[in-house]
Amino acid sequence: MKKTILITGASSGFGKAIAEKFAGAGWHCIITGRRAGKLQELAKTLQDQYAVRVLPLVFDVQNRQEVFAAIGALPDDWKSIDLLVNNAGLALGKDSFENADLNDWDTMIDTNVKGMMYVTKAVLPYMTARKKGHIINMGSVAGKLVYREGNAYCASKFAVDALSHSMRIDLLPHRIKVTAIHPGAAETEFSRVRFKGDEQKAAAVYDGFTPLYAGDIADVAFYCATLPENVCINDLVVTCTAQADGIYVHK
Ligand code: NDP
Ligand code: 8X3
Repeated sequence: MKKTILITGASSGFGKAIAEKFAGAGWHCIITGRRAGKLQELAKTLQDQYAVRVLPLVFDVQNRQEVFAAIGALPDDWKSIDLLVNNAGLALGKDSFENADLNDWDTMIDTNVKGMMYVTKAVLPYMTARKKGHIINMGSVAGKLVYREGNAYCASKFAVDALSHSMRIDLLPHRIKVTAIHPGAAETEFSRVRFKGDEQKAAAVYDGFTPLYAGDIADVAFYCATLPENVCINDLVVTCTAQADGIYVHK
């Protein structure tokens, strides 16, 4: 029987690549994000290319009402979610503590931490009812080691790390696997968003080395999701070969 995946932040980067990877392997996909046009486009491509069903859902993970309304209203034939990928997230700015913008901090915490918690809470009843499921949370090397001017972004990813561990413990009786994937630098829309459309600053992040690409993380997520029932990868730090951690990159 075909499986179903729900991916947040599927309109670009890791989330989009994960949708492509899983659809290619015959999984039905619920793809979510705020940009309806991008999701519609992806849904059409995946449905045309593969024999899978794709359901785009448009909501902002920061908005608790929107999250619960969208996920709570899933048609019955979409409720058997085998895998939730909590991927939606962002960094905004890279400024020292005294200069950082409070609105940027709010958005990062509301999206990366509270958004992930809302979506998980909304999806969990579908998994606990079946006594099975798998949750993959997108952390970061920034959630393992704090770097200069990383402040609220690093804190939000440390929270993803802590919440992943907490979920894993609490969900043991429900036989739900929880995996945290912590990527290093990957060329997606991430840096364009972080530097608020400054293409030069964004491109400079990946100068002088070969970073990860979205497809690399999709491959890792697929590996984690297709292991036998009795095997769960708890925590995985994945960097490109030129990177050792959130600070050291060989250029
Ligand atoms: P992208 O900017 O390419 O993708 C981010 C995705 O998140 C988009 O689909 C965006 O969709 C969605 N998103 C952002 N805010 C919201 C929101 N409020 N509500 C719903 N969806 C939202 O970046 P990446 O693919 O690189 O990032 C994906 C995850 O990976 C993030 O959690 C990021 O922190 C993490 N990460 C990224 C790394 C990197 O170097 N690229 C390294 C380590 C971790 P839309 O705009 O349509 O809402
Ligand atoms: C994204 C990677 O190093 O920019 O989480 O924090 S980094």
